[in-house]
Amino acid sequence: MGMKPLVAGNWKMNGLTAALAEIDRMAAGFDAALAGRIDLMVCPPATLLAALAARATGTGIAVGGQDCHAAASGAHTGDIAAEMIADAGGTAVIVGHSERRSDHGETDAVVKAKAEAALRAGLTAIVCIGETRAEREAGRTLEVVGGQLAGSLPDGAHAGNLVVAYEPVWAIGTGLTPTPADVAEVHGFLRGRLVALLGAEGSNVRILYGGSVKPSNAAELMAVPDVNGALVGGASLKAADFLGIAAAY
Ligand code: G2H
Repeated sequence: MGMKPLVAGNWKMNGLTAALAEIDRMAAGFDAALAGRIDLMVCPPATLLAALAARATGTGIAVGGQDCHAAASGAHTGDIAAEMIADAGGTAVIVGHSERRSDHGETDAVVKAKAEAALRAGLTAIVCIGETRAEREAGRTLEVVGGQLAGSLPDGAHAGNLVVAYEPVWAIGTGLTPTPADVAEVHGFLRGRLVALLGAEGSNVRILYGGSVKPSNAAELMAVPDVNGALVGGASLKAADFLGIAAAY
């Protein structure tokens, strides 16, 4: 497939101002050869977004948010709008991460509304889906991720403004990863569903794998068909690890 892989770092609730210097170390390793092969993105906490975006200018590294509200503005204490992420220099936003779905009760409908807000603001929506351990053990993985995909996809999505991230909940931050065969099964299924939902455009939407990606397992996971990059949590906090994953391409 001809699409350029995306390696996106999700810093989650980690990073004080001292962490801004990590982008310099990432930029130092993101040379022209690597930049020719992959897109690289960092999604810091909202407090660092503007400063990180400013510092990343000219490096080729994109910056994104970790969540946005469905509304463009208003009385929503503590939330941030997609427009604010764009205004701060972000070009994308993660929506529907399983930690948002579980910590904040976000449903597919909420995630879809947030993704649509992202598109309205000119951002790329990185829509996350994934099954729990109980759902996998019950043999319901494809049913669950298929339902989440159909329910969370924004209207108006196309390959230029949508990225899907498959993150099995049981693999997040645990060090556990599915086998390449399991990843292939889910990504192949999602590719088929994207084509069914979006037409031919669905064959060009990037599908990232996320969940305990690290330098030691990145090459194996990224070689799986229909894995078009990675969404990386813990291993994106340090440039050496993050670049080690990027180098899997
Ligand atoms: C999954 C992933 C990043 P980690 O949440 O979105 O985190 O790589 O730490 O499992």
